[in-house]
Amino acid sequence: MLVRTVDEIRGTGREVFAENNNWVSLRLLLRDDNMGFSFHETTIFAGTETHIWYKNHLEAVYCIEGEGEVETIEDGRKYPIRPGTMYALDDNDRHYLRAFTELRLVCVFNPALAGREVHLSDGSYPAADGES
Ligand code: 9YT
Repeated sequence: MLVRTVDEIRGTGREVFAENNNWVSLRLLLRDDNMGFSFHETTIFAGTETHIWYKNHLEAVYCIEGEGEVETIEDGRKYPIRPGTMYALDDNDRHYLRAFTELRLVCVFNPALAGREVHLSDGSYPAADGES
């Protein structure tokens, strides 16, 4: 049984800030926990726009707090994000994530992140096997 709180994770290696300071991610479950996915609480700071392309991962995101939108780049569609909204990047969709107010999100990654990943210049995280 694993039990962790965000309070005990803050200030440790499981608290990861974006390379551009657009977000902070509290990584509650990681690859070494052997659950087959990683599980994070992520805060996206108000007024930010983040280009994301998880070409090596599938991600599902559930909004707990805040207002924002996702714009998928291929078709220019915009999806409002508010508390109770879930979106899943089931096609490794390239997108912009915009926070109109501070967003508090719960994120699941498959395969699991190893720990300290931040976005590469193309918006991805490195592949689990080291190939990108
Ligand atoms: C929703 C999203 O992908 N935000 C960027 C941070 C990421 N979720 C993470 O590493 O927690």
